[in-house]
Amino acid sequence: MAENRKPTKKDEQLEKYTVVDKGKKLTTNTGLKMAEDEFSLKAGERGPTLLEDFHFREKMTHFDHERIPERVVHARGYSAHGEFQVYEPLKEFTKAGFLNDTSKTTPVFVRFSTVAGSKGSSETVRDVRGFSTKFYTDEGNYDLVGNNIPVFFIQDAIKFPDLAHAVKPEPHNGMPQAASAHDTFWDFIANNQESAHMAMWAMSDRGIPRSFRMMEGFGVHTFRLINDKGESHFVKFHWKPVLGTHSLVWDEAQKLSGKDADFHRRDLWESIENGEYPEYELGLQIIKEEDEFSFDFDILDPTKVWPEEEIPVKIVGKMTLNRNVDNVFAENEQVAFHPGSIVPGIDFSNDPLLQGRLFSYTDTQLIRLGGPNFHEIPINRPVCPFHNNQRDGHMRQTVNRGQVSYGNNSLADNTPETTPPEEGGFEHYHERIDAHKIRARSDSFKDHFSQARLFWNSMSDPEKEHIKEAFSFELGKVGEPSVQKQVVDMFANVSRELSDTIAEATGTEKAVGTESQVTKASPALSQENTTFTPSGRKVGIIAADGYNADAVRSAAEKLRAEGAVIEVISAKGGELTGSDGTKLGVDHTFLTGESVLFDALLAVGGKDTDRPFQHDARYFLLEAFQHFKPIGATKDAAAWLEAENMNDRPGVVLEDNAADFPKAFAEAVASHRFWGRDIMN
Ligand code: HDE
Repeated sequence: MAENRKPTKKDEQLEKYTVVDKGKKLTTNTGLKMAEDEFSLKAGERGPTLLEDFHFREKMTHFDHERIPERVVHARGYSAHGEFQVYEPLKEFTKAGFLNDTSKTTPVFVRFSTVAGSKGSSETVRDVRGFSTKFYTDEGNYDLVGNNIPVFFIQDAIKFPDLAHAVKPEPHNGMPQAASAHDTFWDFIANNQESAHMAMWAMSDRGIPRSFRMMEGFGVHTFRLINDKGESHFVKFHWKPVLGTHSLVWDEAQKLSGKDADFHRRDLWESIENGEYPEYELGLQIIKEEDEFSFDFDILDPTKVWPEEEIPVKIVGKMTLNRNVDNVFAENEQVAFHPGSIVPGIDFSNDPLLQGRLFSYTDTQLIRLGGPNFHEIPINRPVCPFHNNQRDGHMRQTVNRGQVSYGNNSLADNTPETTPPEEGGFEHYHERIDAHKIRARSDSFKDHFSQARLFWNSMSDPEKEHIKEAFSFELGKVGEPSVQKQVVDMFANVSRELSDTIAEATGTEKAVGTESQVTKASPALSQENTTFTPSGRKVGIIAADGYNADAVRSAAEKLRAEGAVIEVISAKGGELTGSDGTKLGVDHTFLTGESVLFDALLAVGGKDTDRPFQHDARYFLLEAFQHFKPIGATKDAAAWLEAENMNDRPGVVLEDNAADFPKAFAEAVASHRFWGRDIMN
């Protein structure tokens, strides 16, 4: 934990359950000190092991039971602790305490995840990312269980098992792992056309984020905020990352999957360890109750965004992640989120996807965490008192003293007692419902292509290219021509340009349908309009003995001042000696590092680098060049760029051509990618 960090209420609670084993005596689980832990009890030195060996049996049995079922979706995830603070009281909209008291910091625990892959799968795959936040408020836990994409594939929770079955590895051969590029996923998309909008997002740069720190989060559904007069407003929740929303490029993402399957968790862990705390602002889009039907989409439909230009995002607070987990199993694996964990002042809408989720999350924890007492696991415990008449079950931790475990009772003065709403008791919003009981979809949910087209219209040219490439890749991996054809036909409704590209790439006949006539765009959807900063970017310096110490010092100082992280790459580990005799520690060798691990490269070289060094350096630089990344080169290394025809190209900064080289290179790093660069020649 950072030294200046004040423990939160949640930290203090967790501390009571935290155990440090270092320096302690080894005992059995019953507290018996053992004299031996390396040899099982045998009948003679060369004889069989005896059943009497309780220590062996206890140790082995515990090991045999160390695993629990992974999450059926979102299995691969990583978490951190932090704090949330609201900027201004939101009394007009909600009575939730943590959204009204500006002096209060609310402890939070956040888990980021991929959806499709197993617990051990790679993190940079193309997928939706989960973004779940547990607020430990004084009025109970509030869980905002969101994604990094603001819409969903389906409109009714009853289809969720179908969607998950379609995207998971195909059952007959167990392939592919953590990927949507296969027949069953695209067969599902084509035959459930409400998925069009979300498929566009998943195939866009949003599907391959650069970092958990550089991802938006969305509550997806419409919720309600309830104020102390009992008035309701519809709301959508947003997390806006302070570093902006940024992505990988596809070739880079695929290579990272092999070079560092832990790329995203490592990035999160390291940034918190280094005190560069990830920050996200909470935003609310609010619609008045009387405006429910004022839009050209149904606000209960989870396949629709509320365009930010029409319904602005009001920024209301900030979350800072400032402590890494102590134990990945105890915290990241055992945490149980649930969209139904709410506090007074927040309530549900009738979005049929949300309504179904309210059932699924408790149900899934019962099998995953093994019984009904998972709320007692330290990471799940509220920081406020909790009392009721629920008792017993597997692994019950609390010892509930007393005779009474029912209500109404007279023996305990009818306690635990309920709390009237005026005193903070939760009461469901009194929405009036007058309807037939029916299995159907509302007509207002049936426009599947207008917002998919809105998304397409909102993309910059490079973003459109990436979407076309992603569809071409994914459909190229589909083996069944009839599925390819259905997808080509489906996306002709969104864009002929997109559909024709997929047809071309897969050798499929072009579609005959007409595309959506929507001309509206929402600039807020394009990542080109996000924040760009060198902060949080990782710059690799390629250096050798005799490197130009002045050049390295001035570039590193400038970049560090702007929040970038500098790491040194060379042929061998250890230390390098610079032109002035100063030393520089090597963080990666050409063998252990990789071009894709960096956001930008600075080629510095050294004195008399040999051919193998130059070969490796040029390979690193060429790959960064092909991923559109900023590249800098001092005089000693400029020749490597010339040799690969990379000098004099956008985003390539040469010491010889720049009046203030550190400044010019830092500016290039702030731009992140140079899409205008022609990487073909
Ligand atoms: Fe989930 N989802 N989901 N989901 N979801 C789960 O709960 C489910 C949906 C989301 O880090 C499961 O504890 C249904 C939308 C996240 O621990 C399960 C439906 C959104 C996480 C489940 C949805 C999400 C989950 C599996 C259709 C974005 C990871 C393990 C109605 C708003 C939470 C678990 C974590 C996890 C069910 C759709 C986000 C099975 C039935 C929409 C971030 O209960």
